[in-house]
Amino acid sequence: MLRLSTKTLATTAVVLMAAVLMAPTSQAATVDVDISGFTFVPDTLVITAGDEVKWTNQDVAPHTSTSDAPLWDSGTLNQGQFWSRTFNTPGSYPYHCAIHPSMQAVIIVEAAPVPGLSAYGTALLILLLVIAAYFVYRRKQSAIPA
Ligand SMILES: [Cu+2]
Repeated sequence: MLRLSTKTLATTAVVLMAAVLMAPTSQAATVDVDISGFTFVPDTLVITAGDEVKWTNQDVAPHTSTSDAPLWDSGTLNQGQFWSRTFNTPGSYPYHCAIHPSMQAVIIVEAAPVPGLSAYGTALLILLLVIAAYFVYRRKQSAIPA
């Protein structure tokens, strides 16, 4: 009876530990920029390193996404056409439309967060350590002959 509950507890602890360790890290995303009314919407976009930006031309007029650097050039995008680029390096990336140079915008790429234990995971880990210590203590106590 006592052995079974100890075993159950140990199993639960292992399952919880696995859940903490395998907690999902942030996934790369695709972020949309609309080219609409001769502006990039949004004109300042903050993303995380690894994210992809997808520009879609909603205007009847043709546009481009062309980096000032120059790092990229989508070429002419007609209405309904889109073009994507993945940003892996943190930094500030100003760009414009090569056809209408007054159309300007910027992509700000922030570093991806360092994966670590959440506050919840840390609390769970401490709880498991306390439970483990308790069972070690109890086992030691019962090993002493009466
Ligand atoms: Cu344009």
